[in-house]
Amino acid sequence: MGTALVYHEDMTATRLLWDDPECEIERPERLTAALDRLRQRGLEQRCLRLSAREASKEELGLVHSPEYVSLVRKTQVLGEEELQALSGQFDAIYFHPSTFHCARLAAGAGLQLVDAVLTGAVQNGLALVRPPGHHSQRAAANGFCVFNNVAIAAAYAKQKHGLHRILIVDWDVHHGQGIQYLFEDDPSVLYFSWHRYEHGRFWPFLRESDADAVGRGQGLGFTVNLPWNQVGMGNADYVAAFLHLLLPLAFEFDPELVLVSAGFDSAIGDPEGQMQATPECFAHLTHLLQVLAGGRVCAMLEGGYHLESLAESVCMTVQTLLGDPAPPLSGLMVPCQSALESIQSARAAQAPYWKSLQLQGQCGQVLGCRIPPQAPCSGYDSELSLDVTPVPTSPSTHSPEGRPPPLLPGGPMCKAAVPAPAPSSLLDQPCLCPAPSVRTTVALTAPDITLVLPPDVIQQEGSALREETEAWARPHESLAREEALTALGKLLYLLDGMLDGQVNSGIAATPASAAAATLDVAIQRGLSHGAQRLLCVALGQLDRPPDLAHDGRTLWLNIGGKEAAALSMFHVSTPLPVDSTPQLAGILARVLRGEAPPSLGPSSVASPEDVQALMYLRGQLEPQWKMLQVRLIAEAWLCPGARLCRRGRWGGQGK
Ligand code: X5A
Ligand code: ZN
Repeated sequence: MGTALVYHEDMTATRLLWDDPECEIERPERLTAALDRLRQRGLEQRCLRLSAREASKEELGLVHSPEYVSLVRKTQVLGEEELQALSGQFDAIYFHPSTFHCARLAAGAGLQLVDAVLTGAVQNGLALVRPPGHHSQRAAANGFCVFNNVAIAAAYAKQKHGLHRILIVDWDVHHGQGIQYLFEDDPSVLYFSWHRYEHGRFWPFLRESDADAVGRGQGLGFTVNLPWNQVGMGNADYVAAFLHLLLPLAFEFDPELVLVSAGFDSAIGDPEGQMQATPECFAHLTHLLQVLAGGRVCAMLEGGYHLESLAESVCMTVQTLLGDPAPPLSGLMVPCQSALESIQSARAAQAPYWKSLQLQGQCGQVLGCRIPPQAPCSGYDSELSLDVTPVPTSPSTHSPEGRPPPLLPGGPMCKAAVPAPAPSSLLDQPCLCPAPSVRTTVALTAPDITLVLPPDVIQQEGSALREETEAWARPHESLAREEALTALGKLLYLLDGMLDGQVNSGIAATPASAAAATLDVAIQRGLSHGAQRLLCVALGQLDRPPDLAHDGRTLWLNIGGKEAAALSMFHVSTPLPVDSTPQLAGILARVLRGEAPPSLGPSSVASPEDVQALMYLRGQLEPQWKMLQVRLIAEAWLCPGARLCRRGRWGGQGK
């Protein structure tokens, strides 16, 4: 559906005219560096280019007082000394004769982007703007911000487009207190901000930036602050914040539109933020937001003062908005203690207002862990994932009692605990993984599934060689039938295309009776063809479990399996309800192509049994999978609910 890029060259006009070390970092080159890099990468050319318009007086009046707007208007005719004097009345602000024009363009760019997305002209987009907006308040400029671009866009989306639920994600490294103040009591705008805080010792030094500021009146629970109390937060910390705090609330909120206060001073190398997240992290953050609001994501530039880091991060964001797959993240995926403390305190502060947090917080960790916590592995970044949806047929022959002892990996995939590389070296090696030329292919044999696919998907014609297919099939009785063999040939061909980098993703079908054996072959073929790590997700029950090598190279996840069990950290099943209709193939194909998944609608609450199953599994897996950790280890021993949990439905297995 397309990505808009809203820009106007005039926004490079405003600049600092006098000496001010605090403000000098907000310079015109920020925009030109970002735009040049987008062009260089061929990304700008793939976007719908929109020229920014000025926001009108009425539009600015959606969040600013008329007096303040006319004050800013008057700066157009002031001399340098008067500009400097007026600037001094605000915190971290400079005015320039072009400020009013630029700030109106910045706000107008956001409105154009919202119009483009909400009229369906594009799916999403980015507004590259100066000055930034998120610190600006009803009657005050602040922190380089003159008009509050994102807040104006939110108010406009409500007023002009009649929206009822807007999520604002502020990933700038500073607290967008301006946005917070403007929507503090408004339950139709959920404002999430993480920010460098250092227990209140970082600009703008506000008590109300802490996690316990959660909104007021009707807006209680609709302000979400995640204060970082240390510098150096990295990819794992940011992703953990999204997974454990923002996304549960966002799914429950079910926004109609996502606005991003996209500041990149939270990226590595930035002098303000002093954080460690690499540009690729912004691809992942963007991707995680694209599952919301039918993919309607409008990002607007805020901060970002390291030109190289800014340019790369902007490219990562736009590339992901365009639907390209996110590049792998560098570094160990282990959130630091301070990040976990912050996430935990924000979850605790929000818990009274959000069901999704209450469920997860019902019970502490389950004590007693069947999996010895010796594996040092914590990040599992699979290179290939297989997703199977078996049609439930024959009853399972797998006995829960006859489990093999958990085998733990020495781990070819276990990353050594290497110290994080220096910022410069990380930035010196931009991840240039070329996107495969084919996005998604479909290798289907069953005509009934073909019917539910989007009409324009590429149908794979090719098949692996007959002899090769037969050789792979030979050990498996269920693959002897012609139908299963034909399907296997197509799947092998698809797999090779993916592993050789020609195809990004695909769907293959196989007869239900051959599902488990086909999967065995697919796993072995994947691993022998050079995949280092493989993620296998099965929905519903297979007639038998896969034949896994237990060498830590395959992560097996069965959703809708028979019971909640972690046979090892690489072999997990959970009995969540799944309904696998033929429609699933169509939805899968669309999502694999990069389309937004349909919204889940107002939160459906999980059943107590499902919650308990997940809690149990989390307790089992948390020692090994560090990204699962949401609370501090010591807390488990204090949780009075923990013992009750062990006597629950899966209590007996927790030995
Ligand atoms: C938009 C933004 C930062 C202001 C810092 C003042 N403002 N020390 O990043
Ligand atoms: Zn900032």
